Amino acid sequence: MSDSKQATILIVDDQPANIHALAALLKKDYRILTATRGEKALELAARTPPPDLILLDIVMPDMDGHEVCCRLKNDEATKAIPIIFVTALGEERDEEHGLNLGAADYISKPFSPAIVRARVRNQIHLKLRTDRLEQVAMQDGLTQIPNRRRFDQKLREEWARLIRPDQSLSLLMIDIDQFKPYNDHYGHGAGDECLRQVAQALYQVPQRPADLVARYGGEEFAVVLPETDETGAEHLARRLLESVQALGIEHDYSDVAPQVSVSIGVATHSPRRPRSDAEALKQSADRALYQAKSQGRNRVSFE
Ligand code: GH3
Ligand code: MG
Repeated sequence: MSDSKQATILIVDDQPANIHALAALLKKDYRILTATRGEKALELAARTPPPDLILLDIVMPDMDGHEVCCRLKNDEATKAIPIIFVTALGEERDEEHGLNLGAADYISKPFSPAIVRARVRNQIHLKLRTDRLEQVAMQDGLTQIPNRRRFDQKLREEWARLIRPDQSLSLLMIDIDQFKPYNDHYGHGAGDECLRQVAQALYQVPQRPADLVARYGGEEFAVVLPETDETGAEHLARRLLESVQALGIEHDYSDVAPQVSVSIGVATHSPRRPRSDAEALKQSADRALYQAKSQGRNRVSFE
């Protein structure tokens, strides 16, 4: 199986002998993580990147498998990880309970090596396929950068993560200047190519792993900058503006500049700001963009 090579499996069992037996069966095809306690399992599951599958013993001291499963399924960051319960024979009632908690499958102890491998392979196959579909669903077909759906999700996630009161979240809305005359004179094919180049240029600028550049729609892009204050956002906005200028795409029908340019609206909010939410942040950035347009385009404006 070529696609199982990179997949990671977390094996959770309070008996090291059981962990060794399962790991011995699977380590040739998968990367293996192990935990002998529920708490440790939760910690490993929350890491980035998360495991692709969890094999979870039910009867454990401290925190049992059902509890671990509930916690994983109630956390946005871990709910998508499939779980296979590993249970002793004759615990059918447990089996029903576990499936109701959202487990993907069951393996009975003592286990048959062939069945363990087959059940694991099936779940990994489904998981990797779901990951690929999710990636496609979140990508813009034309420019190959994240799309509006991903942007909406990211903005919601980052707003929810702003629990520390001194954190701020910055949002930049970017719009290509006079793109309609560009399309009208150079044609839609050239317009599409221009969008691809601008998208790729913007996409290269932010460096932190949590930053996101997305195509918002049409000739508009959005950049989400978590834990970034006004000064940081301004710095990045100027570099984004320059990165588009540096492409040097001729635009003879723009009265702003001889090349394709963009206008950028910047907004920075923190949860301390009264009555603010992700939507209010977006409206601020939109107003700043409108200001950049009305003040002459090819510039950065703030709100
Ligand atoms: P402004 O400087 O005020 O932003 O003017 P503008 O001409 O850029 O703005 P307007 O909203 O009037 O025009 C946007 C144009 O973007 C309309 C459409 O022709 C073009 N457009 C939107 N999406 C696409 C696309 O996917 N491909 C191409 N080729 N053009 C697109
Ligand atoms: Mg425009």
